[in-house]
Amino acid sequence: MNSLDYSYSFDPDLQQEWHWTEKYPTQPEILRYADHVADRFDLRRDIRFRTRVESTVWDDDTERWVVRTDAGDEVSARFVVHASGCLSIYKRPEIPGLESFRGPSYHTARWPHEGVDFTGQRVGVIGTGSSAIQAIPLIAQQAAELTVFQRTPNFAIPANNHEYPPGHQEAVKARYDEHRERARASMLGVPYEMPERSALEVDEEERRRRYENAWSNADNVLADMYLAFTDTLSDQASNDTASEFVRQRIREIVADPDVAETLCPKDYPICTKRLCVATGYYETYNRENVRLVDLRKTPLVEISPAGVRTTEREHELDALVLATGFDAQTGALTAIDIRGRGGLPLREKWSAGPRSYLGIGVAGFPNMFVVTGPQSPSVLTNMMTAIEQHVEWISDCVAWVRDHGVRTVEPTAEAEADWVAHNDEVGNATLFPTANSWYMGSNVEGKPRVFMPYIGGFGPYRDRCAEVARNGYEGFLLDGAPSGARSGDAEPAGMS
Ligand code: NA7
Repeated sequence: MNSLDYSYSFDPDLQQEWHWTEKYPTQPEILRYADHVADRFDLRRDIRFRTRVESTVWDDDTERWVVRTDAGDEVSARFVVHASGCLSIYKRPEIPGLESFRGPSYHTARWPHEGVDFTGQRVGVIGTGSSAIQAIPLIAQQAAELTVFQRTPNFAIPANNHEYPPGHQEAVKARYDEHRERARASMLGVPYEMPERSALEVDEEERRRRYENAWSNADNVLADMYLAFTDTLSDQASNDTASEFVRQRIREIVADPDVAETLCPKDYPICTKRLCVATGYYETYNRENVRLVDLRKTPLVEISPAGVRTTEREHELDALVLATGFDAQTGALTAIDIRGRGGLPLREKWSAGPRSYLGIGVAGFPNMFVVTGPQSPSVLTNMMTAIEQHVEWISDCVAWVRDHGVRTVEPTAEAEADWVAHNDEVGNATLFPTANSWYMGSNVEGKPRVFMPYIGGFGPYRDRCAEVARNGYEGFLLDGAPSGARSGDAEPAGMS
């Protein structure tokens, strides 16, 4: 998703004044943007940095949350909004001997701020997801030798990153409001023309044209490939045509046919694991100093002091990179000891998978909201659009609750059950559950295998949220509300 779309839209001046240099800016530019936003809106005074929340416990008597931190603070709050992210708890692999490795090891999600210099070293990378696919070409340029340990190959399409051509940014900004509104009404949170035909209704040439567009031109990778045809995500035969297109590109790029086949994903449909975006990823395997180890043929046995041992041999290494992903979507919530009414732990309530109403609220957890929680569109959309929609909805709800003399607001068990069933129904109508992915929770040992994000589309989801609010927060229990609070002036402010 390009920077003009993947950025804040809540302030017209901010979006007009900020200048992005390129489609996918690098980390320093994104950090400058975050700093700029923090300064511009004077946010730092309201943030406690370097503080980990350890528990949030609902007190049935006082009807307040008690929030405890690792700094020993205890904060009493009427409302708690969990905005701890979908991909923020990193996952160390469950491999024996990890601590015994005598060189340095780095997780891609905890990269040292000062950077790492691999010059002259023998480096091993475990994992071939998005993070690895972005890191591998860069590490290969520095390292003396790079060994990639792959368990599951991933589909990656070229990032085609570039500086914005003169006039492009100005043209978007001239109609930014309309552009953003189209994004909010869209399925993926980016302005995009929806496909009208199945991949199986068009001829080979038309299919190729669509997939070529995603491959060589991808303006919005998600949309260009996920929405190439009406049924790319829902019909195996349709999806096969897209998967095969990418496999053919891999075979064209990678010189060694055995390596190319090892890199070709064959046992899950394209896009059902997060489609990766790459710069020179497959080309990297043509380098003399890069070697691919197929862990399906020679499984990983242990990390030894000297390197990585597979069933075939020991690979000696000076440094190890763990690109092994995250405990996604629920991980940051279950990492906190969250307890609702009657002391019920959220971890216990979610032991068979997350249950929420709209991905925003949880029955039995009053005055608690989640930003981009499981069962909301979140990771299947433009996260910035999704976050803004939730933050505005939650702010409106809190203001409405206060204005209407409501003490507590929480989903009814029935509304929650209906939403969980709806989430499962739309998810199961797609190919997503056929793959093992972090969308399914299947990358973390012992985590329930459930499709977590909502795939009914961002625009329809936003409409549903607005309707719920318009109907006086339909599906929520409003405790202490005077009779009639739901009718009459139920229209909350800012229902945009
Ligand atoms: P991902 O996409 O979850 O990738 C993690 C990779 O690590 C994946 O290839 C895994 O293989 C591999 N992995 C995990 N554990 C092991 C063990 N024990 N042994 C070998 N290989 C292992 O995480 P990323 O950080 O790349 O990306 C996460 C999201 O961030 C991304 O989708 C974007 O939305 C942004 P597996 O597939 O499980 O066989």
